[in-house]
Amino acid sequence: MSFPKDFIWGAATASYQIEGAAHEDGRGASIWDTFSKTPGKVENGDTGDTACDHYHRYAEDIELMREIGIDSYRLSIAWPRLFPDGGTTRNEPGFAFYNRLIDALIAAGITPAVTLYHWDLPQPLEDAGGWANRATVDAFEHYTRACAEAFGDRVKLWITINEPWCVSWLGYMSGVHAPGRQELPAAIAAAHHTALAHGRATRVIKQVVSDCQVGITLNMTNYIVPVDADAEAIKAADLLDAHINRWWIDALTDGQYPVVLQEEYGDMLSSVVLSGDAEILKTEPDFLGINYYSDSFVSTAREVDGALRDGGLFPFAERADTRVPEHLQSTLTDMEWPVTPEGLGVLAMRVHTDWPAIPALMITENGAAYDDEPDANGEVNDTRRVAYLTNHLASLQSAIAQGAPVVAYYAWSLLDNFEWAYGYAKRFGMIHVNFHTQKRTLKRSAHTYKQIIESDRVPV
Ligand code: GCO
Repeated sequence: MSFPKDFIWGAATASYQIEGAAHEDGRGASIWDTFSKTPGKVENGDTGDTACDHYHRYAEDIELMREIGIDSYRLSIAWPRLFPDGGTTRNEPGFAFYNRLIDALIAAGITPAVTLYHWDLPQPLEDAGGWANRATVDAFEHYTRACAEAFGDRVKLWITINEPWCVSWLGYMSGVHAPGRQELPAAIAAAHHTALAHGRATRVIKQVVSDCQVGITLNMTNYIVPVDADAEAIKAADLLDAHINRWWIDALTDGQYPVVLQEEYGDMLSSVVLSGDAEILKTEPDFLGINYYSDSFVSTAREVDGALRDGGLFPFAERADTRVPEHLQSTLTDMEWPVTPEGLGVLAMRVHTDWPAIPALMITENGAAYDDEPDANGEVNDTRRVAYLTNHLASLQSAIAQGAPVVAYYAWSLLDNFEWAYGYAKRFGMIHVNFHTQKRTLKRSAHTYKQIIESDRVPV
């Protein structure tokens, strides 16, 4: 159960989820500041105003990273800290913060992996249409170039966009994420513009930063159908697979979207794809970031009327029964996601097989929400997360042994943090955060991860 000696062990977070300091040093408002302050959008009315106060406590958190022994830390940059209006007016204190953070990571011997966009779009850009507006791609390119110029001498690992599927479909179709819109044409436009943004940003980073690696991070899953599934269920699973898994990978490797979705979206897509876009979409990927949490299930297809196509629901999720099978109900995490560790290895092998042009894979997120709290001795005995971690890593190691080019694993997450529409109600961290006192406590899973990192082995 050993991993390659040069395997990269990391942990991941995101700016809006941990930084706090939402109104400090010139930071502008993001769509998540707006959304979280909109009554009813986030559990308990929680916001990222303080979060883990990482903006002020980053040195302490880096010390904890050192204690765990991670090689690399995946952070995201808050666009509104650098360009509060989303345009070209720089906020120098924002650049200074990330220079301090990056320098402190390097001084601690921890390699920074920087995500340029982890959902905190400057609000003025959303006021102009957000990701449904093609002009946002231009603004993202300008922001990317500024980051590459400012940090590219020390940052060599770049992720352009985190989970463009969530950006597009949770933000503009279901509305459960910022900016909370429910408009199918806007979601399709955002799905195209985020793919374009990745293509444009990849080229800018490569122009500015020597010897760097650039990729995108996608939330991916395996769609599992019963052995006796009928043709309609298999068709529904394929549609969901194209929708969640293939859209951005096909674009960045081939410049084309899945045909089944081109047909499904019709002129809602063709009206936003311009001549020359295919060449922008297609890149030479250095790696693909995969966020994997759990498998998905399609038991039977369901006929729905066309009304859903323009309503507030996914046009596809309603076309199939995607409930978790009975035999996995007992494994649900606090997010009600089933625990399916073998799926991580299966997915890594599938991506390697289906998209051989991708030279390397990084698991940029994998983890689980469990509500373990400190016991009377102040210890957090998160045994379920320890099992989740070790079983998923065992599955990943098996895929590597079969040839999957997985070079890194970033646990989600370093810290308990703001879990979007769930606020602070869901705890994904290896480090427990008391959000009243900001006290950090390494959970048992952090100690287990430390042992795994030291030995490059998963305890059996
Ligand atoms: C995501 C985001 C993270 C989440 C994590 C748990 O994948 O949705 O990248 O910000 O917090 O995945 O949902």
